[in-house]
Amino acid sequence: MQIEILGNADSVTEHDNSLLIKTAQAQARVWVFSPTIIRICVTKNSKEPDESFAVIEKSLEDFTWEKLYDTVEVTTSALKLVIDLHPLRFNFLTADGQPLSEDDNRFGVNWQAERVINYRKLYPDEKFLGLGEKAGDLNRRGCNYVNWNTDAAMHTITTDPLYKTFPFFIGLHSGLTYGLFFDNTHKSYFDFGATTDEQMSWFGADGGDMNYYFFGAQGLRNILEDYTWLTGRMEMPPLWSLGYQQCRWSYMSADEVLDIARKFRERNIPADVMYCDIDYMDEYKIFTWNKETFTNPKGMIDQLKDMNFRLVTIIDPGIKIDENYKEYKEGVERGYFATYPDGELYTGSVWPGRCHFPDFFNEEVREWWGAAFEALADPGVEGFWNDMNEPAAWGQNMPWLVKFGERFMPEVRNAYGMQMARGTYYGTKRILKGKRPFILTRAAYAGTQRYSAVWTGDNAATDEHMLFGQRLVNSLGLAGMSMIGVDIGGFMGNPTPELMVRWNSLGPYVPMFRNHAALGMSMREPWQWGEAYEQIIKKDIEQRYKLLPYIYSGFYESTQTGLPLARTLAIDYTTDENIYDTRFQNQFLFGDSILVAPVVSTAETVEVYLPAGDWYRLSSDEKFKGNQIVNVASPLTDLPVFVKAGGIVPMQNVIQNTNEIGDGILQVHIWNGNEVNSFVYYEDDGTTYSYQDGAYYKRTITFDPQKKEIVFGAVEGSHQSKYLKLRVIWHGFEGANVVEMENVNAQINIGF
Ligand code: MIG
Repeated sequence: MQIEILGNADSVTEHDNSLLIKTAQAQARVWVFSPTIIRICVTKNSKEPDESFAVIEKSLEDFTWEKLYDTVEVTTSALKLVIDLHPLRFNFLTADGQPLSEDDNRFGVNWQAERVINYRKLYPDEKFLGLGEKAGDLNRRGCNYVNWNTDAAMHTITTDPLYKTFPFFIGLHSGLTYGLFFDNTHKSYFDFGATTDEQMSWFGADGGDMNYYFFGAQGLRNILEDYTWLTGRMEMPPLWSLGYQQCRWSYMSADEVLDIARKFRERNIPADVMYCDIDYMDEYKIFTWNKETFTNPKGMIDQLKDMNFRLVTIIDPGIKIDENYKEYKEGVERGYFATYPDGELYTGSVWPGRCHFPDFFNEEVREWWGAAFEALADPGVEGFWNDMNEPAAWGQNMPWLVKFGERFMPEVRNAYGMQMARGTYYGTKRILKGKRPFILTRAAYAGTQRYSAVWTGDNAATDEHMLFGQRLVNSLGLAGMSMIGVDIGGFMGNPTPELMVRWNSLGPYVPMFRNHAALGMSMREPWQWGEAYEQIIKKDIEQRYKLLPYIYSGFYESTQTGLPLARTLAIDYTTDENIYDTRFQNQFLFGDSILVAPVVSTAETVEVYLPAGDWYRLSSDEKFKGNQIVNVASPLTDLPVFVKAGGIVPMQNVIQNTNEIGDGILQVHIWNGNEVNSFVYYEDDGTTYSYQDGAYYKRTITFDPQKKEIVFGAVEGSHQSKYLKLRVIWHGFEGANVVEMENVNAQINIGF
C-alpha cells in the first residue's frame, strides 16, 4: 500500500462561495458557514461533495480571505484559518491568534488507498469530549474509537462500536474550546492521543472525503448551539412521552398489555405509555398484528386511551419474504430493497426469517415506508420504535457488496438507521394529522435529533451499567441529542431489588424514563419488588410527574439552543478539573438548576463533587458550599440530588398521567442565592404543532437577590396555561415560604 500525501498547493481560487485549493493529486475546498463555523473538504475527487445527511444549513456567500507569501488566511470576526500552502495544512486560531487546532505539520491529511486520515497536533493539556454513544470516560484523551453502527447485544461498558455514529467531538486546551464534526458516513476512526506517544490526535474513514466542520466558538454552550444550528434541533416531544413508559420484550397479548396498564391505575402509580415489542406482530411482519393474541388492536388501544395510556409499537427494517405480505410484494415490484451488484435482492435473516431490507436512502422508499404506518396509526398507535436499524441481521455481517441504490453498504451504513427514522417520522407525522408522533430509534447518525428520540440499546442489569448508561446519556447530549433513554432496570440479566429501586430513582432525571427488559428476564413493573420497594419506586415516578413543568421547559430550551436536558458538568464547569475525576464524571445537571449524582445501589453514603456556588439538597433543603467534595447519605429512598442556589424549578402536584389536569396550581420553587437567575417557563398543548404558529405560553421568571424580588415577566404566545393559579415556594429564606396568586398569569414582582 502506498501513502498518498496531500502535497503542496498549486493554485488557490474562489469557486462557488468557497476557496478551491489544488494540489497535484487532490483538492481542498473551504466554506465559511458563520463567523464561528468553517468547513473543509479535502478530496481526491473533483466532483461536488455528496449531499450531507446531517447538515441542513448553507455556507455564506461572502467571506474574507487573503493570500500572503506562503499562506492563505481566511478570517471571520471570531476565527482565523491559516492555510499553509507548502505543504497544504489547515490551522485554526482565534481572531487574536491563539491556536485552537492545527494539522500535524508532518502528516496533515493523507490517504492509504481509499482510507483518508487527518493527523492533528495534540496539545499537552488537551482534553476531548463527545462522539455521542461511546464507552469510556468523560475525558476521552488516550482512547480510540470506531464508528460502525452495530447491534451491540450483550455489550459491556467497554464495547466499541455501539449502535450510533456521532463523529463530532469537542477539544479543550489552553483555556480554549473548539468542536470538530467529521461528516463522513463510512466506517470512521478517532484516536485522541491513544497510540501516538501523545504526539497527535487523528481521525479518518475507510472512504469518502476528509470533510469536516470546525467550530471555533468559545464555551460548550456556544459550540452546541452552533453544532445544532448546523445539524438541526429536536421538535417539542409529545408531552405524554415525558411521562413514565413501561416496556417489555414482550407483553405477549392485548390482555396482558391491558392488565399491566390497569395495575398502574389501580395502584395509583403514574404512567403514560405502554409498549408492544415484536410479539404483537404476525410472524414478525412489520405493519401487521398477531391475529390470535392481538385480535382487536383498536379495541385494545381504545381501552388504553380510556385509561389515559398511549401505545408505542416496535418496527424493524427487515421485510419478511412472504408472497402473501403486502410490503414484501410492493417492495419487490417497485425495486425498493437493497440488492447485490447484479440486481438480485439481498436476503438476510432476522426475526421474521428471511428478509429484504428497504433502501431508506431513496426518498420514494421512505415515502412508501412512511405511508405503511396507517396499519398501526389507524387503530391508534402514536409512538413508533425503530429497532435493529444498524442494520442488524443474524450474523451481523452484511456483505460489503450489498447496495442501497448506487451506494454500497459500507459507504452509508452509519446513516441507515437515521434514514429509517426519517421515513418513520415524516410518514407518521402526516398520518397523525397534526398530532406529534413519538419516534424512538436505536441506530443514529449526526442530525437524528431532527426526527427521533434515541435509547442506548441492550444494557445489563448491573450497577456499572447504570452508571455507564448515564455517561452515555451525558455524552449523547454533547452530540445534539436531548430526548434520550436507557433501559431502566437493565435489559439483560435480572437486577437485585435494590438496583431496580436505585435505577428508578435516577429515572426522573433520565430525559426519557422507560423501563424495559429482555425476553425471559424477570418482570419489572414497579409492583414486582414487594410493598416497601413499590412505595419507593412510586415516589420516584411521582417525582417525575411533579417535575414535568420544569422538564417540558427544558425540552423547549433544547428546541431553541440545542442544549440537552441532561448535561454533563463539562458544559457549565468546563475548566473545573474535578468534574473529570472518574469518581464524579457521571454527575450531571438536569436542566438549568438540578444536579444529580448517580450512585450504585449498594452505597448508603457517597462522595459528591459540588462545583462552584451554593447548593441545596432537593429532598431536605440542606445547604452545602460548592467547590468541594461532600460526603452525603444516599439511601435507596433518597438519591443525592441538589439544586443550585438561585435555582427556579416549576413543578406541579402529582398527577397519574399527562392527560390529567391536576390541582391547577403551577408551583414555582425558588432556592435562595446571591446571584440573579432567570428561567424561561414554557407550555403548549403538548400534543399538536400549533405551538409553531404561536400557540404557546411562555414567560421569564427572574430571581433578583439584590433587588430582593422575583419577577414574573409578561406572558408571550396565544396559548392559555393549563394552570389556573400560581404558588411560589421559597427555600432557604427566612420567614414565610409560600405565596399564592389567584391568577396564573399575574404579572407580579414579589419582594422578600
Ligand atoms: O434481537 O425486539 O434493543 O430493546 O426488546 C433483539 C426485541 C431485538 C433489540 C432491542 C430490544 C428489543 C429486542 N430487540
